[in-house]
Amino acid sequence: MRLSSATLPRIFGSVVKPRYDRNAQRCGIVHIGLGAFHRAHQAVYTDDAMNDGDCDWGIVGVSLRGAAVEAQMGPQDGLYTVRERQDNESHIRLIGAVRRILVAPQDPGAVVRAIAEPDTKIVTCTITETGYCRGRDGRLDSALPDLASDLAADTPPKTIYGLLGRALSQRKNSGSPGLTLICCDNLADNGGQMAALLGEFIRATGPELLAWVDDHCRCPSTMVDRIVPATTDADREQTARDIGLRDEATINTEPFRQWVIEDSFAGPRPRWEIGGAQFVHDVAPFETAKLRMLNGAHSALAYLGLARRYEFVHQAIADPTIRSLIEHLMRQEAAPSLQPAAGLDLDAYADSLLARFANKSLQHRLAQIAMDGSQKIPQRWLETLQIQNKKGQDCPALLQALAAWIVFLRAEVAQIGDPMAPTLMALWRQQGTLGIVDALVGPSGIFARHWSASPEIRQRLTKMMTSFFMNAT
Ligand code: CS2
Repeated sequence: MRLSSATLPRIFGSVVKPRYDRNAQRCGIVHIGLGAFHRAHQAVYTDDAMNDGDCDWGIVGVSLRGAAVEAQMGPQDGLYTVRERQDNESHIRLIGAVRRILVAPQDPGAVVRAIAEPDTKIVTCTITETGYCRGRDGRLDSALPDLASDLAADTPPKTIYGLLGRALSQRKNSGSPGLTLICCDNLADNGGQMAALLGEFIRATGPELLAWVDDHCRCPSTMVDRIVPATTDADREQTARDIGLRDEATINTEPFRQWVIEDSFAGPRPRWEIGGAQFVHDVAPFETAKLRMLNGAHSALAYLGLARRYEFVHQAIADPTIRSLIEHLMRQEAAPSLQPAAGLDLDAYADSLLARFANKSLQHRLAQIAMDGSQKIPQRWLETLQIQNKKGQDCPALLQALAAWIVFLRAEVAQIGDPMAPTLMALWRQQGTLGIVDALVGPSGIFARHWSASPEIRQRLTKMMTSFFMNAT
C-alpha cells in the first residue's frame, strides 16, 4: 500500500509526523527543481517552521525537466519520508510541506500562475549548476536551445528565466508584491549571479520590467549544505519495511544540515531559524568555505576515487593516499585562500567534513559528484588555485585532482554526464595528451577566465596525468 493522506493512519508509530493541519495551509513558496536535495533541505526547514505554528508556507514543487517526480509524489499527495543515517542508526521523519507538484514541460502556464499567485512570497530553486544556462564568460548562453526559445518571446517558457520573467510581469501588472528569489545551488555568490542572469534575460525580453524587479524583488545569497545521495531501489524497499507503506519519494541523508541566508527579503519569510537556519549580513565567507573545502574535497574525492576504482565517498576517504591529499587540499590549499567568517575555525571545519565523508551508511556514489564537472570545478578548485598561485603558494593536491579530472574527461565523461562533454572530448581528440592541458588551463584555454596555469604547472599536470594512465592500465 502506497503512502498518501488517505493511508497515513497506517504508517508505523515510530515515524515522526507533521504536527500542523496540512489542508489548512496556503502555499507561500514555489520551489523549482523538486529533486532529492530540496526534499532533504529547504522543505525540512519549512516543515520545522510550520510545526512551530508558522502558517501558510506550503510549497508548490516544480519539476523543470521530466515527470518522474510527479509520478513519485503526486499519488502520495506530496508526502514523503526523510531518513537520516549515521552508522547503524537511522531516524525517519514524514515531511508534509510539499502541497502541489507541477511539471513545467507539461504545463508551463500552471507554473507561471503559481509564481504569479498573490499568496506566493518566495521562489527557491535547486536546478543544479547547469540550470542557469551560463556560457564560458559567465553570462547567459543564448546558443542553448531552451534559452534561445525563451529569448524568442512567445513560445511556452522552458527555463527558469522564461518562467520567472512571465510571472514577474504578471505580478507587476496585477499590482501584486514582489518576490524573494533564492538560488540554493552551489554557485559562488549565488544570489548575485541569479540577479545578474535574470536581469540580463529581462533586459533582452522586456526591459520595462527591470525597474520593477529592482525595486520589488530580492535575490539573497545563501549557503546550503546537506549530503543527499540519490535514492536507490534498495532504499525504497527498506523504507517500505520500516514504515509499513511504500514511499516512492523517500530520501536518505545525513543527520547534519546547515543553511546560511543573507538577510535580504522582499517580504515575509518562514521562520526557518526554528530548524537552525542562520540569517546573516554577508553569506560569502560561509559560501566560499563550503564551496572550496566541502565541495572542492568532494570533487577531488570523485575523480581521484574513480581513478582508483572506488564506488563510494566513504571508500575513497578511507584510502590513505587519497585521504592525505584531501586533508592537504582542505587545510593547506583551500583554507588559506579564505577569509573565514568570525568564529569559523577552518581546521575544525575540515575535521567535521572528514567525519561526514566517512559516514559509511550514506553510500554516496562518487559518480553522482563527478557529474557536470565543468560547471563545478571553477568555483570549487580554480578560484583556490588562482588565489594561492598569486601568493606563490603551491597546491599539489588540487593539481593531482585536476590531473585526475582531465584523464577522466578522455573516456568516462560521456557516460557520467557533463553539458560540455562533447566539447571536452573533441578537445582531447584534437590535442592529445600533449595539448589538452593547454587547451583547458593554458592562457587561452577554456577555463582561463578562472585560472591560467604557468608553463611549469602545465608541465607538472601533464606528468601527473601520465601516472593516472599507468594506474588505469
Ligand atoms: C556534491 C554536492 O554532487 C556534488 O557535487 O558535492 O551535492 C554536496 O553533496 C552538497 O553540496 C553538500 O551540501
